Amino acid sequence: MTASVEAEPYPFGFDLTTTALLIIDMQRDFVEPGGFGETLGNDVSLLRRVIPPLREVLDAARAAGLLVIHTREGHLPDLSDCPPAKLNRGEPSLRIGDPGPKGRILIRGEYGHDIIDELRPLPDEIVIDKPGKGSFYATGLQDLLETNGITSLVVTGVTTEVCVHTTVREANDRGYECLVLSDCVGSYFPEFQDAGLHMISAQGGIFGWTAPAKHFLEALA
Ligand code: TIU
Repeated sequence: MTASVEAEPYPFGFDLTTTALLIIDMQRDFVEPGGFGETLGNDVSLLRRVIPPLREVLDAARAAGLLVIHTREGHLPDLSDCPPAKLNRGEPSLRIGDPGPKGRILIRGEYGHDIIDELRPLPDEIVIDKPGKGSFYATGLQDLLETNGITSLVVTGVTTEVCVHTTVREANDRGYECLVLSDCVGSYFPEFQDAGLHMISAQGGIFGWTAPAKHFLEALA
């Protein structure tokens, strides 16, 4: 079944059988206090506003039979996949791998690294663990999309100008058509949220399309 979403800069057409919902890094480490996002000096409450619309989108995508892919940013317990440039960057209150209130910061297998309860993956849904900001670097995402015949991505998650942007830019170069749901992506910086969304849809959709969740839900209905 084909459908069309009212979007910027023009309607986004997609086929349900070749489209996946990508949910980026909705982990406790980014959206709850005591995690990686807070150690970087951020107010994590700003990200929590994406949870209700994203939950609706996830429910609708599941009901429509869309492939659902979740990602998690994080590192192996021995940090062998964390470059020193990332580990030593800045002056965080806790570094990656340090013990925090939700376990070791941004380490796979820790409570803080996992996806929030509200968006918990179903047992048969794909979870991609990634060491970087982009979802393609050092992951099997490209193979997975090819195996499943996916050509379009509906992109959600956090944060807009970091992991969402890196992923969308790479996906665009790899030939995927990306619709970013504007109220289902979040930034710690309101000004980056607006600019980040505009950067995607400007110049005739230089990286892809943007639309509020409501328009995507209408297209699925
Ligand atoms: N710091 C920040 O805004 N984001 C990240 O470090 N990772 C993701 O965006 N997931």
